[in-house]
Amino acid sequence: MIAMPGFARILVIFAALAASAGAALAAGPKAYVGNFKDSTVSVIDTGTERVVATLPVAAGPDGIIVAPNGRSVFVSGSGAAAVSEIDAASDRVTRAIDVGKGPQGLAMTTDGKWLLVAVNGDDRVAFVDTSAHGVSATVPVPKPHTIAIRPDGRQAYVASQEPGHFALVVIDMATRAVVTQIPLDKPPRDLEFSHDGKALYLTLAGVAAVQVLDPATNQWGVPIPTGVSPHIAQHFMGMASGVVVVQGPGEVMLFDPATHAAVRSIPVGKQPHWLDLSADGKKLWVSNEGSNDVSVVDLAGGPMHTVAVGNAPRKIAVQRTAASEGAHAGGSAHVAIRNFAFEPAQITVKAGQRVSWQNDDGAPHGLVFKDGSTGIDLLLPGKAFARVFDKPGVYDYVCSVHPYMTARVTVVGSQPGS
Ligand SMILES: [Cu+2]
Repeated sequence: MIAMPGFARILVIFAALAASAGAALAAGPKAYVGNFKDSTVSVIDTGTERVVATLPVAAGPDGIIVAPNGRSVFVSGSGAAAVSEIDAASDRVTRAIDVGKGPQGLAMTTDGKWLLVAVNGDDRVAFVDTSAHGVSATVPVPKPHTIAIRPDGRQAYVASQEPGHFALVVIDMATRAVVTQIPLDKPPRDLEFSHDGKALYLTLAGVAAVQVLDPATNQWGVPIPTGVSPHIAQHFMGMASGVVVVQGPGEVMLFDPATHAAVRSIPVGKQPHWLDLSADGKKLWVSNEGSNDVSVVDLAGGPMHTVAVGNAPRKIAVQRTAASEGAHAGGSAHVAIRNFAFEPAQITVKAGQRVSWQNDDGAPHGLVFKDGSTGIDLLLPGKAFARVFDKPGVYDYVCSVHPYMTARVTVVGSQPGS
């Protein structure tokens, strides 16, 4: 080391401390990417768009989910018999949960209590109690691949890839019994419920369209035509359009959820596999299995960024809230109302926390909570509204003036692990 006068050395140390404190404060919600061929997870700070950690996980990561409170991340090892649990505060793998052979798709209840695992090699769906970190129930389903839980929490739909008997298998979440099976003529790939639970989007191997099921009647609607090999299709809360990753042309296609017509297509990397919406609802994070990177798509039309990750990235999941936010009960969270949308459309807070809304638009808005709890009928431009959420739960709300403006507050327990 070069000799320095004492005061200069102190300045250097002080500058280093200030820089590290600045970095900690700037930390945004994180994205977790499963690199299938490396058996690692890349952790990306969505604020700086840099990889901040690379963690070894169970072999062949092929399912990933972030708990609603943002504190744990679960990764299924399809080449193993375990689900790796990552502590999102330290970004370390803290547990390997034994689930059976070849776990693939994962789904989680909105309260974070139950993790459902498609245990493909053992022909069953495992119910993992996340507070006990172990399997506490199991439902036989042949060759389960992916799972979607209805937003009301009553049923889970499982894509079964049993040769000759492709089907959607519907499980009642309370009784854990199979209630019905919907036969399919092609192998199912992914399935996702729209945020409002009114549509189930399903992709099939060899079909260049997204199938749309009405879960109220289990009847098929008009498919959404896409390019070759659509994979995950989703309609996120706070977005007017639905989105679908199309592997063949390497693009994300936006569609109109009402008419099922294409709105526009955005080129991404090679063989895109999965996507998630950023916590602020402004960017799509797309994993590209064929180009070993992640595309960060600015929905407002800004430049696309690319973040290099490991070998064959498949699943990607973004924290809904930064770990540093809402770290203690009694803090507050803020939602802006801007351009006829709630920003962010989804926030997670702790029980006892206060949430405030400010109308930054030139038009009046309002807040109506679906459970009938306290909102405000008319929030004039420039005005603010706030309330405290004491009880854990999921609080969906809409604008009283513009019912297409939908959003959600998720309240988690203030005790660790609750
Ligand atoms: Cu409004």
